[in-house]
Amino acid sequence: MIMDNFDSPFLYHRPEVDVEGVKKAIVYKLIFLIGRSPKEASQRDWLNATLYAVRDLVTEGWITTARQSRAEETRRVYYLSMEFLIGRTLSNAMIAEDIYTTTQAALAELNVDLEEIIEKEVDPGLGNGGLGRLAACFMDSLATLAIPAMGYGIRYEYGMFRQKIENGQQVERPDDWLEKGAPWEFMRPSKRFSIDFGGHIYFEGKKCIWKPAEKVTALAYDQMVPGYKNNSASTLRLWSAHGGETFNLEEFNRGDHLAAVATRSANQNLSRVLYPDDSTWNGRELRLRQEYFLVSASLQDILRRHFRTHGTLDNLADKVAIHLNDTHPTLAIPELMRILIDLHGYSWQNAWDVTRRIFSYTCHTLMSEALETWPVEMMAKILPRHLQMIFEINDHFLEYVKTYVTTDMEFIRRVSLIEEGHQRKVRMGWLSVVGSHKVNGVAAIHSDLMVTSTFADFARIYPERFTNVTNGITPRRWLAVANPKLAALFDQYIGNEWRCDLSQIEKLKAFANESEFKRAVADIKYDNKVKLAQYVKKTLNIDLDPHALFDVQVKRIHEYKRQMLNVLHIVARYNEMLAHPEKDWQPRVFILAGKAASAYYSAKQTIRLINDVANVINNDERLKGRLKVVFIPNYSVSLAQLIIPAADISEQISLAGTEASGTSNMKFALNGALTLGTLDGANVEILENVGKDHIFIFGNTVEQVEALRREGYRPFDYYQNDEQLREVIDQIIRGDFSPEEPNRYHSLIQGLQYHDYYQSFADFRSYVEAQKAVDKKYQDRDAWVASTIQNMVNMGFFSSDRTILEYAKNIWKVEPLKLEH
Ligand code: 26V
Repeated sequence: MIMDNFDSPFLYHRPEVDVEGVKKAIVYKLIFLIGRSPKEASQRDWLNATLYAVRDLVTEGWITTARQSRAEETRRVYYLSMEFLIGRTLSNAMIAEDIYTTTQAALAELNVDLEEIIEKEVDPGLGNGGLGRLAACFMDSLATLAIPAMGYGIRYEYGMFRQKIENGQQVERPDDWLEKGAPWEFMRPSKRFSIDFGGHIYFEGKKCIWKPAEKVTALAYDQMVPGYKNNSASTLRLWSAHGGETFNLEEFNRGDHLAAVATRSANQNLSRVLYPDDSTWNGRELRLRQEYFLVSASLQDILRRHFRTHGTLDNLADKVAIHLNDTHPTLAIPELMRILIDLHGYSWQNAWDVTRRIFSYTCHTLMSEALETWPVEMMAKILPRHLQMIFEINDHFLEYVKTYVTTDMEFIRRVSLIEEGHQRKVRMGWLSVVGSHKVNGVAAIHSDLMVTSTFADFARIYPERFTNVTNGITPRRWLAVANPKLAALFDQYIGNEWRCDLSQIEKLKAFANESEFKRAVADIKYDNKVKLAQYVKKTLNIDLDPHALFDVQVKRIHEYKRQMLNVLHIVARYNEMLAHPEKDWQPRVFILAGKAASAYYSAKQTIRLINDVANVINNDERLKGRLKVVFIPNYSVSLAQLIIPAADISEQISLAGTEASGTSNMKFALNGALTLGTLDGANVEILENVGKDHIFIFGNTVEQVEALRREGYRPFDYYQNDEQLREVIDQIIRGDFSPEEPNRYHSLIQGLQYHDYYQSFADFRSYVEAQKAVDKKYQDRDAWVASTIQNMVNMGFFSSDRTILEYAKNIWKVEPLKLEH
């Protein structure tokens, strides 16, 4: 095909990738794409021009890879996720294309500072937290490993809200990330699909017919995800709801034009905004519509592509693997069944065999309140055919259980896809397990707990279906981009292969005791702390001493993550410092960041308390600057890239058995922070890899947590028996940190005293002791740096490349392309 013919010099000129060539390319984009002369260009114009120029380089490899995988008719994987937290693209792309320094030099000749314009790029917040960032790390690994893959998501017009702090409190502002243009994306006007909603179904004989009442158009926008120095890229296709062709057909046909147009604006709302609730599930109709919107558009696209290549759907399960990132895209299971049966005439059994071979599912939680269930009534209204299909799947499934597993009615009631009760509900987790051939958890302990708790009954029915794939992080973004100095140091000692094979990082072990290497590691950490301190000074006007120990907890604010435990210790330390001012206190800076769901009252109160405590402590001169507390607003991928490399201590203090994996724990350790954590999620595997001398583990184990719950946990007893804890609690409840409103934290604190569902009081003593051990170790700076290095060099296992290779081999059965170019 002529369009793909890069070999012809008449059709395509790859720009020369030297300083002169890059300079020309950028100026060309500035003038002809942005319409500005270099003289008038703003920083943003330069940024966009640079983005366009770099995008050109990525595009070439992207198109050739796509062409190769089409030509080879390879099996592909499709990763369906409601969230992708991709982060800024420019530095990552320049590093992937190996043109960072060239671009820097080219811009310098144009009097533009690359570092400065990098900071201007918007950071699209199309996700809530861990689940969305994991999906982005996976896209990076899929591209780098050249695995034939594509990600599908939603192009929310407004991503995760922007968090402002006013008077210590979180205020949500809309995240209008598209306002300044999105130069990295390609709009695909020809890739549009119609998505049906509502209406009714009827049967003609055995054939089910769905007459939908509304149609919405899904329009594709593609983002390239560059592979690391392999001249290849994967595609992330995000769907946008297009208002232009949406209207209520029934109303329109009745001639009710106004009503039809009113529906049209409601439909445009479909991809308007990301649901900002992380971990608590909320059965909102718009969310259900969003989920189906993603699923329907993606499946139409997948089937169209398959049919175009193969001319039949009969080999679909041989060529297509679809992965469900949590239950959010699980409607894809009944949707594929519907397409195969209603539109292509497959028998039920045939369709079911194909479907189950195609889907796999990852569960990302242990919290029962995060499990999705949709009211039957709501689903009947919005997706009548899918509901009918789910009932049918349930009938077949329960029949199987009765025949091969048990006739115990209690068991059958528990595993039914439909939860009975005054409001019947569809259990999406159950549907995902029944409709997939593999189900995995995201860390060893999580996968174990999954089969003994959440999915215990299903593990009995399908024991071979459950497995573990421990999460990972991409070393490109989380080391090469986020910590360029450390990356350069590693390159200098062991070459740069660690960038696409993190297990190579072990080679640094040979230098772990060399004083020169140790000094370099310590100096880089210090530089990173200076950089963060400058940011804090600039944005919050708080002075931080980079020689102090930086103790960091950055993640969504949630009771199970126990930011409150952190606060309790900070106040306890404050009290001790005031009681013994003469002691040689290790200077500390406590840094916290994270968003609270807008309706999550106690999470918002926790933010407020952190800020109130920070205010008192930071202004108490008796401390002589040896204790500081900072809440950094609007945590995001780009802030994570600034904060994580500057950390000495990584706080991973969730109650054992609640955090499925955690992934920032891996990022911190890779960047040389020591973990202070519970035996929860991937902390357990981090401990195994780094060894007990290089990590601070505290708190109850899962077994102890469960025993406490069983025997009746009484937080008030801990309050009464621990003098230090009692003092802290009394201070907060008395209003010592909120004198203008002494009652401010009554309900927050009473929640702990009388319920403390996440057992902060039970772990308080052990946490405080662990914090003392941290101080002690930091005094011996040489031992500290040695441990820092042991953390970095033992992170090989936690690369998302390893994670993706496990998925590819054990679950998706896809193979990397052997790149021709
Ligand atoms: C649930 C819902 C419910 C509906 C509204 C929107 C929404 C968004 C997210 C969620 C569940 C989020 C689950 C999640 O993020 N899990 C995290 O996944 C990480 C990657 O596997 C893991 O490291 C974290 O431990 C886990 O909390």
